[in-house]
Amino acid sequence: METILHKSHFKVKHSHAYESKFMIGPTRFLSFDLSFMHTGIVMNQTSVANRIMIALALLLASSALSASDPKRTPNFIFILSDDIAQGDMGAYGQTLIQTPRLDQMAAEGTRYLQAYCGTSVCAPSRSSFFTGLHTGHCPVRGNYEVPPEGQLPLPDATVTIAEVAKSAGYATATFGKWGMGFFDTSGSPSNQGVDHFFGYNCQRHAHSYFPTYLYDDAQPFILPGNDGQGGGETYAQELIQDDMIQWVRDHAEEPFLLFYAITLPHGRHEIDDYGIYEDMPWSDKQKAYAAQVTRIDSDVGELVDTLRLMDIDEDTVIIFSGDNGSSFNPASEIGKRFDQASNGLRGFKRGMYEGALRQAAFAWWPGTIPSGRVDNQPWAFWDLMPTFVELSGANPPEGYETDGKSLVSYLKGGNAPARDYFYWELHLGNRPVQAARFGQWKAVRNGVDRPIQIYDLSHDAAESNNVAESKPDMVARAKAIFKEAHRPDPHWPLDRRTAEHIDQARKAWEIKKWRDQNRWIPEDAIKRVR
Ligand SMILES: [Ca+2]
Repeated sequence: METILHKSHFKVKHSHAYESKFMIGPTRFLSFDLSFMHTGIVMNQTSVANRIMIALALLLASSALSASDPKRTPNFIFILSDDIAQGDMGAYGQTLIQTPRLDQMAAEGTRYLQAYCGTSVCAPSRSSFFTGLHTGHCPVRGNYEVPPEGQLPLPDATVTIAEVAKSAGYATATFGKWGMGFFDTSGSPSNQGVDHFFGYNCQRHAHSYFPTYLYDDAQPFILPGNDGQGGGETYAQELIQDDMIQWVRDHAEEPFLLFYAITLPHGRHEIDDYGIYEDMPWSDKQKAYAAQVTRIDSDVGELVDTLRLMDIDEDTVIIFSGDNGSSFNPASEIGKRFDQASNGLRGFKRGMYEGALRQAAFAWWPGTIPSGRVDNQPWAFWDLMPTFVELSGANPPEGYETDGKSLVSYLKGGNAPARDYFYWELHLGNRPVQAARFGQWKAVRNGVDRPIQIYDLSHDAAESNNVAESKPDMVARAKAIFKEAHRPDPHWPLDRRTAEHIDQARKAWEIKKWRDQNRWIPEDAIKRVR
């Protein structure tokens, strides 16, 4: 009889052996391998009795252990892929681009058909997640550049999910693309509850995958050999991924909130290796795009492997999503090649139709979130704040508010919470756009001076038949929602883009162009020893 007791005896993973789960303490499940009870080998009764005695002893011993181990609240990881489309993932029907790890996670967890982003471009979409507010209310409602580098900062008074996490004793980190304020502003990660940041602060800087510099917290460091123009020796995602994995390893013993804002597969479509797509009869852009998506897949796979290695997978919720719909028209070389609009939805990034707002999204939390579930109920990014508050048991700081509803019981297999409506606005060009979803109805207004369109999503998810004329009551309802949901903000008038917004964008573009031409590196950038 084997007498060496090792942790692996308590937890059987990736095994087809019979497993029996015993609940130990309030949250932890403990797995026992009882396969010996089901083998064809005939054992005498004494041997079976001995083994049962040992199993019981193990159970009691671990009960004692867990009694001294206080209840652990789950780690929370939000992985936000920049511009990935539903149609890019195998789980949603993609056949050319390989995403085996994401597909496996979606199968092990719950996949969502109607998970809505904050709104259909980068900065406001991630701000909606980070603040728990929809974009009629959130301080960031469009991409708003602030030269020389960075975007409109989140104000001091805004309570972020990272600050809520700090109030619950969590470690916090963000990796990838920030876009919510430069380091010398109120929107700096360190001013918004983030213990550690690594990546690009500015969205425009993040257009290059071979940048001349990146940030480790607020400290710029040089990426030798990179030209910032699509060529170089160091692929930024590799450094970002490595730093993220190291941070997870370093924080495995405490609860953490991790926001992984992966820049892939956002343009420009630069990659260090076409990998399995090298010999495909495609354009370079198509190969690079496919390789970017598959890179997300393997990098997320490495994160999951790390969680398993550190034995914290069952203590970790991962929500994966795109930040907006595809950046490509379905008729474009990417949209067409990869059949991105195979879900039949209308529109893509920068719009208010379902193709812009519904995301490739799944939730994964082994042992807690049901596996194999595919769900058609709607939820949105601003729900993740109250969801995290409930999961973490946080007592949010003063000033906390949210437009969302907790999804905890929904994640665990229940129904999505009831609500009056979802609301989106987007300040992109000179005509901000709005949308609302209430029950089966969807309203779109492509400018305050434009008529409200009404679609019945229950049998027209493609939004092909505007029924506004025959549904005046729904038009009236939409008008009331638009009025109620939009909170006036001097940065975000509904009838135009402000002169300052336009001017700042022009200056930021000129500076970035100059920096690119001159392969600019911040004066205080350091050389990093790896
Ligand atoms: Ca984006």
